[in-house]
Amino acid sequence: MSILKKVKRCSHCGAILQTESPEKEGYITSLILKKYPDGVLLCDKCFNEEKTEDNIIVLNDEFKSILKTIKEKNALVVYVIDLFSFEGGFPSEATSLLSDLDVIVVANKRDLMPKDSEDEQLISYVNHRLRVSSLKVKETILTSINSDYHIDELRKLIRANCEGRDVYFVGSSTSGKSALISEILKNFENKTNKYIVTYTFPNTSLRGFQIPITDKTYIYEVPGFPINNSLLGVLEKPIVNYIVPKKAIEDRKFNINDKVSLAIGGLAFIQQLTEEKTTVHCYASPKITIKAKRGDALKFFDSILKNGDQTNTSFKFRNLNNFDVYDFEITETGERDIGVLGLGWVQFKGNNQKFRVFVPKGVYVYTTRAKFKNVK
Ligand SMILES: Nc1nc2c(ncn2[C@@H]2O[C@H](COP(=O)(O)OP(=O)(O)OP(=O)(O)O)[C@@H](O)[C@H]2O)c(=O)[nH]1
Ligand SMILES: [Mg+2]
Repeated sequence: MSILKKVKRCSHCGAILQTESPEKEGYITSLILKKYPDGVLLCDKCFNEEKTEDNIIVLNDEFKSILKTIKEKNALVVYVIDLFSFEGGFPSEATSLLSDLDVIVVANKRDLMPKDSEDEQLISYVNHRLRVSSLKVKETILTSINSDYHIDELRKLIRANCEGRDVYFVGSSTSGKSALISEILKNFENKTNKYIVTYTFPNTSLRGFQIPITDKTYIYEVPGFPINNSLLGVLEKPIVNYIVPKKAIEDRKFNINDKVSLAIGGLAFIQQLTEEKTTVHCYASPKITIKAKRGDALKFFDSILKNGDQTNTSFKFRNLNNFDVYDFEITETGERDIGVLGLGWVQFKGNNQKFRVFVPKGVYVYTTRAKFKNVK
């Protein structure tokens, strides 16, 4: 009888995957192939290129102690991530401590993503980014409190996967853990003789809810990891209200090249160092003004910093010296994002561009493959 078998290829460079010759095209570690037989796969070369510089959030000992307890108990982890501030959601110190556990990833704030973005693409992106950071993702679900999206499904997923174990809600600060738990509790019937209490995690001063699910097991709400390299953490309060979107972000499109640069408010500045035109799709709060301008790039940004008002400019970052500068050389040809944590991202088609990006000092800037495809 004839046998038909689908050949596995790298989803980035398209090479046929093979496990025999590390020096040849398409090599993938055989363990990965066995572990994720149905997943989106990358050859080892593309996988390594996809790793961004490590997100350098350092967790204090109290958080580490909670994560170690979760590991010792082999608990079920519900890992909540804010889709808008996604790259701040999984500091490597946290994901490495949780690496062998079953994880349900909840990518929250779906309502903030563009209306025409597709769930399937978002899920594929989320899974890919978390696999790069070595979490063992069992299920991924997109949720939104604001539009009551998949809350019931999340409840069912937890029930189906907890298998007599404790459940810990973890994730960065403001990812939506408390909001999700309170939604879940709306249809919660407490069949135990225990109460929901505020719980202090052993050997720490950190507190969160402890919710009984059976006589022996609980849901724990772990306080959020602080994201100290997000724009949200360095700006004064009034401007934070402008940069956190309240409704779905929309595509704003600009053409830039070595003579036309892009300013996202007075908070980030993108200068292209190579000649050929790039169409960039900007995703940020609709309240932030985005401008592209021809001419002397630094003069342009400097005048925004000096003349901008408090809706788009921070009093703390009024001078080019207050900005860190990063150069990006894009070697991939697919759709890419360059993002500024807390502010948003620009999406474009990779074409060997070089970009120079200015961000307020201490703020994390990254490039990854695009969250969703919008490059026409
Ligand atoms: N647009 C939108 N906002 C949300 C959603 N879920 C939560 N938020 C908002 O995000 C902010 C943070 O939510 P919390 O539930 O307090 O976040 P948390 O993860 O408990 O934060 P920490 O307690 O600091 O760890 C609040 O302003 C919520 O209203 C959502 O699905 N969509
Ligand atoms: Mg909370």
